[in-house]
Amino acid sequence: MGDSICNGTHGKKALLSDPQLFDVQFEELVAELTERDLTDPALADALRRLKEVLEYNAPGGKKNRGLSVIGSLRELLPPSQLTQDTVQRALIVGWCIELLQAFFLVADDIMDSSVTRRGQPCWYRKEAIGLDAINDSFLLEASIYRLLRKHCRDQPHYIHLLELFTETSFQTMLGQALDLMTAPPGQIDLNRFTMERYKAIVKYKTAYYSFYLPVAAAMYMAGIESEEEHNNAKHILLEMGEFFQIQDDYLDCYGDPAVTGKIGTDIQDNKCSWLVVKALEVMTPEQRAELEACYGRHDEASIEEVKTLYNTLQMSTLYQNYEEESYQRLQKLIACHAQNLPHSVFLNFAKKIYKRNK
Ligand code: GPP
Ligand code: MG
Ligand code: MG
Ligand code: MG
Repeated sequence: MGDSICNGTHGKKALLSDPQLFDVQFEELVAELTERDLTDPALADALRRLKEVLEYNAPGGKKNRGLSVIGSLRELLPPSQLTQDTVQRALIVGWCIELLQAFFLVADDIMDSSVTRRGQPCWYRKEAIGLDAINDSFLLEASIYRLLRKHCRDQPHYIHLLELFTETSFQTMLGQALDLMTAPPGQIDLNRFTMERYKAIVKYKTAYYSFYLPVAAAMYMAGIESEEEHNNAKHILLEMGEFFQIQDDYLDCYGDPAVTGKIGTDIQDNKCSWLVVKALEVMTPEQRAELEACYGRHDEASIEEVKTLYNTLQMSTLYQNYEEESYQRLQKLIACHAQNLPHSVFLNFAKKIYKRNK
């Protein structure tokens, strides 16, 4: 990842890495959205709330999605075309993806009755927030379009970015709908949990926004508009996204909350998780009956029973085999589908997600 020169806060030139530039850009963007954009004094309280919402929910993650916009752009454009303006725009578009993610997560945590996120209480669980968090999630979403308008309106890629963000949001919401419908509280029906349904859920709820969106945004910013190029990239990135959500499902049960920053809820939420789908493929009819009696229940004993069953079935090993297989498949996909695109765009992304524990 390249370093770049930027003007430091004291006018001195400082050498900052992309992650550092990205963090500096966040401060700037908060000020822009909450102090300089709308100045009607009647809005002061609401803008203070927006600032609080942004600061609590947008930073604090791994920022892989946001950082991969500038990361990909550096692979797609020659250094001579990476002007300071271009870099700054890529950082802002990166933050737009992190804001989209924050919008989804604030809402998703309410829907999933989650407890913690990124090592702190979920926003809706904070005192005096509760379901007002729904409006806060709307504020996060709306902030995306104010930033894009302000920073990209004069660019030839503006319309492409708008369509990309709106289309990707819709795809994610459809995926979330499938996720929720396949996990009705209190209605346990293991027949719903097929690999086919699983793949549809994760493609839409995770892969589009987490993997295709950042790279597609960088491609449009680099002037790559061809449908064929985008389809090639999509092919690889959706496959990576599927793997990423399988990891997320694995970590929901086997991850360390001190590392992942979130406490798993998939078993009690009756979720169509990779673990339950895969376990169903290998279990005996007796084990299936046992699972039927304990999956999707909220009491600790039932949750533990599901976990014990997963351990008996050696789900950890099955997952590790799957991870290895998936990595090999992805390398092949990159070799034959990346075509005109630099392989590093995909390999950099892959490096960040395989063998992750958070
Ligand atoms: C991840 O599912 C998917 C999302 C966060 C998309 C939510 C989409 C909306 C339209 C709200 P998850 O519930 O497994 O994620 P996590 O484990 O991080 O809660
Ligand atoms: Mg969730
Ligand atoms: Mg969810
Ligand atoms: Mg999850």
